[in-house]
Amino acid sequence: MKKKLLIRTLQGEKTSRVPFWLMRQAGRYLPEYRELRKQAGSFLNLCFNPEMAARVTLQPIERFDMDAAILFSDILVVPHALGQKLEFTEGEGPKLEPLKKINDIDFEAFDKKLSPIYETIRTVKKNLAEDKALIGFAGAPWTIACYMIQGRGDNEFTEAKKFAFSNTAEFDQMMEKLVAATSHYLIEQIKAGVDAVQIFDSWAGLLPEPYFGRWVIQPTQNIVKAVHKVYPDFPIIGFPRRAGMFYQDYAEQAGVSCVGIDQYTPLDRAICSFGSKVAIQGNLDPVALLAGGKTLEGEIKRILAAAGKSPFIFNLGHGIIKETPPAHVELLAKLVKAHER
Ligand code: 1CP
Repeated sequence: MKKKLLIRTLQGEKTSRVPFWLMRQAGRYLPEYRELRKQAGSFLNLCFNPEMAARVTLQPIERFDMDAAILFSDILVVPHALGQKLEFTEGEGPKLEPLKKINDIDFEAFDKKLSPIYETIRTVKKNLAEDKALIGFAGAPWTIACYMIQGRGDNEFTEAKKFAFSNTAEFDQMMEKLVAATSHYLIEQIKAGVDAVQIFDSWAGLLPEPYFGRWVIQPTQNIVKAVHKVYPDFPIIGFPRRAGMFYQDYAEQAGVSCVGIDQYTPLDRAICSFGSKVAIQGNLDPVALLAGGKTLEGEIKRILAAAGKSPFIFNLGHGIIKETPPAHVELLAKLVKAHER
């Protein structure tokens, strides 16, 4: 069997073609997703229905032939499995009930709640071509804590940050519990069959020095160590969004095999500063994909040229926007696949 292109890149190989997938590649910009989402009734029903979630996971691969599928689920199933009630309201996003103290984790109950997700992984693996990778994922402790404390989405997470800054010892304990839960969850996903995992730290950019090290790099490093204790060298992508000048520290210290960069980080400079230590993923502005046309073509070419021959995974700098025309994704797939290096 030929090794999967995405995995070869994550292992630092220079491949003749750049692999690609897109964050939020299964989702509302696809009519076939909207159809299944309607049938499921609610977003969480869809996440916890293995047969439907597996179909949604495979939808973008069937249409665009990406090099990887990403498990269809959400980062917030972890707080849910830890006992914090979660709801997704139409048009408004997630709502979590006010956080009580997180108790010691009952891993048996935790796995029972998440067992449909492990089942989705096994179902996808049976239906995914051998040359495609399946990516599992979890939210990073900092990002998960933001939602658990704030109770909903926000651009600044001031309440969550204020809690962390006013109760540092208690917050450190919360992070430790989230490290344990996340490590366990990722290991179970690997047992079920994923080929790589991504740790989404979507709100990493909200932390100044020295808290970026304490609540972004350290917890991630601890998760990577825990996973590698059971599965040495397992490929792990870290995505500390909007980490700015901290990207290099993260790449050097977190222990991940690949760092996802946002659209605000110049790819050529990222490659110079940490591209010899880890593979790099990302960089296309989701709005360029939404806009299409000459700007999209130009940006795809710029990124491929900047990537040169270094280990690089083509992706967005953040999730796909729901109004994106599928034809723009088709153009992206065509250009990335045709690019030889
Ligand atoms: O009604 C719907 O269809 C719900 C929309 C939706 C979808 C399609 C949500 C709600 N989550 C998802 C899927 C999802 N979420 C995936 C699936 C795999 C993929 O195709 O990529 C993944 C990996 C996520 C991860 C996720 N969820 C993140 C991290 C990445 C990021 O976008 O920053 C975050 C922050 C969430 C929380 C979340 N879930 C959903 C929404 C609308 C949000 C954001 C809430 C907010 O902050 O306002």
